[in-house]
Amino acid sequence: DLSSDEIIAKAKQKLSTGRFEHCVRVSQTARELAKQYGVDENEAALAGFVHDYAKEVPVDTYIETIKTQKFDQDLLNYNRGIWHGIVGAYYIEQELKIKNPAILTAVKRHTTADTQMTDLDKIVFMADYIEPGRHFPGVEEARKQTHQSLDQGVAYQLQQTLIYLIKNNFKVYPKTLASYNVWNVK
Ligand code: DGI
Ligand code: FE
Ligand code: FE
Ligand code: FE
Repeated sequence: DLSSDEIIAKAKQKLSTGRFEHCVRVSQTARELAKQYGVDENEAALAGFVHDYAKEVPVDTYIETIKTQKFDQDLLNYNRGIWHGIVGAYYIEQELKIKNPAILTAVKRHTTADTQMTDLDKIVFMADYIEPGRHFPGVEEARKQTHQSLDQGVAYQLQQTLIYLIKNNFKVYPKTLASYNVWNVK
């Protein structure tokens, strides 16, 4: 295994300063949520730190990986916004030598969510959305709901994300819609 110093050094080299700092804040927020919800704090902090590790991987590299590593070829119809979690976990395993499936799964699910999520998955998904550097309208409501109930936070984020995607004519990845249907039950 790599030491945390080695993981931090690799991430710093791979990411812009702003995105590296976002990862540090997501890590801290994930640790706090893990404490509140009785999840392993070190797993949450590490998953939060690495969640966007692959955000700046070049498009050609992603396409090559999707074509050669048995990923769903439908992913080729999307972009880095979707790839950096689902495919990003592959680079995290290869380059950061993180093999813990709970951490890799939380990274895979951090953008689109999933129809089934562990508390760790929900924590990383929500920490990314409510970390203190986020300032969009609704973020205070998201923070409040997440501290009341993780499931309520997940439902709120998915609702807000779908509204945003549709308003801006963005494609909805099927898993994002399937997740919305599971977590918003009215
Ligand atoms: O990587 P971050 O910006 O920190 O956060 P993220 O990985 O949660 O990405 C958030 C963005 O992903 C947000 O702008 C909404 C977008 N997104 C989530 N689900 C979908 C999606 N984009 C598309 N096109 N389709 C989706 O289903
Ligand atoms: Fe992300
Ligand atoms: Fe997110
Ligand atoms: Fe992020």
